[in-house]
Amino acid sequence: MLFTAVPRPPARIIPGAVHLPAFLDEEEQHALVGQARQLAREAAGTPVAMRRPKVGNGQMDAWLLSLGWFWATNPYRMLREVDGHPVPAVPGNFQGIADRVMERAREIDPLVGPTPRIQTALVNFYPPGKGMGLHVDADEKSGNAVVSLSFGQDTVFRIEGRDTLLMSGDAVVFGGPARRARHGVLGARSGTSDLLEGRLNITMRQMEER
Ligand SMILES: O=C(O)CCC(=O)C(=O)O
Repeated sequence: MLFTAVPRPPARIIPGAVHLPAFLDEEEQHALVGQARQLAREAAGTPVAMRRPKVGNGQMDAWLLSLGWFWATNPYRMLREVDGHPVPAVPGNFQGIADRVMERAREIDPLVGPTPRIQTALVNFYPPGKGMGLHVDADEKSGNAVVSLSFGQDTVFRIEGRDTLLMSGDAVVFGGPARRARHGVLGARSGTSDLLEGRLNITMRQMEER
């Protein structure tokens, strides 16, 4: 909101990583936030509920809801069910969104590679001021791109030392040579969104090699 007057053209961040500002219009942002809330409500109180995963001796600041496959930590592994409870399915509309994002991203940098088959997704919620430390997404066998959508408060996305301001409705893709790049987000910036108190992120991925 703070920077809406500043032009934000689509850009290649590093080879294989593309930023698509304002990819989702307000109507689609509202619909997807509503859908994420509904998914979190349905999983609440079960072993696959949205949670702040423990990592090593600490705990993440972000709340994560796993779809399709459950991202388990200590040790890292991907599960189809937790304590006999099936992981909520990836909603049917996610593939269509990923198709659109990837088509546009390839126009900016063909190195993003082929469109992933969306077999798993993470819904990440960040309370104001909270982010996610630098890490590599290495738990999927597939080398196809990660498609990432932002909602609510602004943040800074950092990948291989390059910083990009992310606002509600923005999409980011990292594939090809950037697929295993170190990335993370700084704290969600209070006062930058009317849509959400905090920030929501949906990342969509392919699990299997082919
Ligand atoms: O919130 C974001 O934009 C990044 C999320 C992320 O890095 C991840 O889920 O691996």
